[in-house]
Amino acid sequence: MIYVIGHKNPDTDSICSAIGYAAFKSALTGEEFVPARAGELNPETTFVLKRFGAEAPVFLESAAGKDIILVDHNETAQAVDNVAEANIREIIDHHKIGDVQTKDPIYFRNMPVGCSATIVYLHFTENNLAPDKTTAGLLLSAILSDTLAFRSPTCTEMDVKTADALAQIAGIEDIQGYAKEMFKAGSELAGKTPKEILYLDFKKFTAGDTTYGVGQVTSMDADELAELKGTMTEYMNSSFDEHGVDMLFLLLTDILDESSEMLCAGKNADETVQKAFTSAEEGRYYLKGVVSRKKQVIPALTEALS
Ligand SMILES: [Mn+2]
Repeated sequence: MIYVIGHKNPDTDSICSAIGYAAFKSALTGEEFVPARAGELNPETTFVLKRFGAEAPVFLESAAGKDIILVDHNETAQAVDNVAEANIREIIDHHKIGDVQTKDPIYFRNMPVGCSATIVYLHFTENNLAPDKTTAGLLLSAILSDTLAFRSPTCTEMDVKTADALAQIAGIEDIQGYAKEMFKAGSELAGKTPKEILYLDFKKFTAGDTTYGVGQVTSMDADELAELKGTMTEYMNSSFDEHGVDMLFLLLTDILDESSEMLCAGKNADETVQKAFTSAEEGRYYLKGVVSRKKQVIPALTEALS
């Protein structure tokens, strides 16, 4: 049995690409590929699975001794526990090349596209296969989620074309309308503690000797984001020592305005943001045009820290 698994704090791409790639591999080989997850589902993904009638992948607590395929990541810091003791069989990803190592040569397909699900669909078409209606709906959702419905600078023509093809299979006529519904379900922040909000979509990175964490909250509701600014700034400062990082960042991304407000905590965090983004003024880090953590924020922070 081979598990297909995305990163910790899984987002819609990590969950749906795991399901999609497991379905593809099973269809191709007739063998058993099991979609798995390395953490709890977020509200957006919960909505998506329900919308298309799919089951959540099984929770994998440890990868030790298991055969696994990684999707949507290739950094050990983001991977399921004990990934170093797993037998990694393949990697399907769209991020920068990280530090995952293997003993043997493996199939490693990394493409600079907006979403892992786009690469998953490519595997279907390259092999004259097609995803079923449910899988198509999940892969479409992943693309809309990762590309912020085609607004992110990470979005490529291939992502848009793939989404169109998947929408046809899934029977989604109004793609933007569906995206709006999905984002709305995903940004149900009411009743969440500041800690839960910080970790909704949170990743750790290392640059030189510095370890930093970057969370991101995306919303179509500017008022909701404005409210978060005060509570989250206070929480990040008061709880700073709990998080095990040198610096803590949180992006409050306004999808319609195509901008983000950057909150930060930790020694030198302010200086790092100002160095990374010339538009950042002391005390207010409103970043116009910045919506992608991967393409716009991580490279700028890494550069500023090096
Ligand atoms: Mn992704």
